[in-house]
Amino acid sequence: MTPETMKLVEELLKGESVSLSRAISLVENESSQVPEIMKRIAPHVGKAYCIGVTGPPGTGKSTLVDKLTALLRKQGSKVGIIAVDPTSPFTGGAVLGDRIRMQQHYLDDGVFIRSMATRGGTGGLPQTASAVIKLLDAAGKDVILVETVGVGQSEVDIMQKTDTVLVTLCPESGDAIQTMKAGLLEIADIFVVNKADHPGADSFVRDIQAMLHLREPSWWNIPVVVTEAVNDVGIEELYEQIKLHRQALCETDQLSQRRQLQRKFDFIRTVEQKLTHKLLKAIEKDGQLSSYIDRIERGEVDPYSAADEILRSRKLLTDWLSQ
Ligand SMILES: Nc1nc2c(ncn2[C@@H]2O[C@H](COP(=O)(O)OP(=O)(O)O)[C@@H](O)[C@H]2O)c(=O)[nH]1
Ligand SMILES: [Mg+2]
Repeated sequence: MTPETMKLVEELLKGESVSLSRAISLVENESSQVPEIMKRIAPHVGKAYCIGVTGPPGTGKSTLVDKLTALLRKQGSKVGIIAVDPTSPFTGGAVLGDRIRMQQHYLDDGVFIRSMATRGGTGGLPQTASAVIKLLDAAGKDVILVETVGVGQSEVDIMQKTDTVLVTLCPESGDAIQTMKAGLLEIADIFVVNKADHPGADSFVRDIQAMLHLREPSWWNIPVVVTEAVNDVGIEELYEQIKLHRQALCETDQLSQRRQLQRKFDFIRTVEQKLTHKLLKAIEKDGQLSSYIDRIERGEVDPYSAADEILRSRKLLTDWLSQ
């Protein structure tokens, strides 16, 4: 590790925003210093509580994050915010809107906000998000809020990376059946029906509650919290429910199970990335594997049989793993 990286880590652990920003950029750029940084911060990770906020666009996620942050700040908690937007932060209007909404917090030392773009525009959490969560944690943030647009893969992602998942809906985000179909029921720890000032809110809440009654009894009864984020209504009630969920997670040992799962997935993802990286290098280089790939390209071997064959061949595997 270079002396500069050591200094960066030291300052990050003291909670310095500039170093935290730089470390996040290194992670986003997949710098070769990242594994060292992650190893060094590992003993300082695990104190922060991480809340995921997901749901369809426009349901009020950013507004909720903003109001929750204000509440947490009042209580003296340090807050880290990761806003993941499928559009690039440089071209996307949504992120600009978020910036304006969260403006008051940009001037607050106790709040660190970072927006990240998703790869491939799927709305899922970028691979790097869990490393960024760890950096915020190591930098002393007490609560980390992760906002993602709820589509497809991001739901599974957010469950694997956060402790409490809020799913935000609003009266116009479709009926309860659609919510169930969209897989939001499986991932919600708390449902937030926002925009309660809009017509149809009451019956929407009743539908969601009816749907929740059909679930098997479990260690946690998913509550439905009704909010008007823009008017700061229902935010304290929401925070109460988050605290109750956290308490239930701890009492039932679910928190440590979730953390175990998170670590396992982190490990699997990291191995996956490293193997893919090595595979690409082996293919580029002249060697056993690249001549085998030529045969796949020419259509002499089909990719599926080839994959099996590569994994069975010690020679090809050695060529791959020795990169
Ligand atoms: N009427 C009403 N509008 C809201 C409420 N909460 C948020 N909004 C507005 O809904 C729009 C989308 O909110 P935003 O937080 O950006 O949603 P996101 O896309 O889920 O992050 C913004 O114009 C907000 O001001 C609410 O409780 N009632
Ligand atoms: Mg938003």
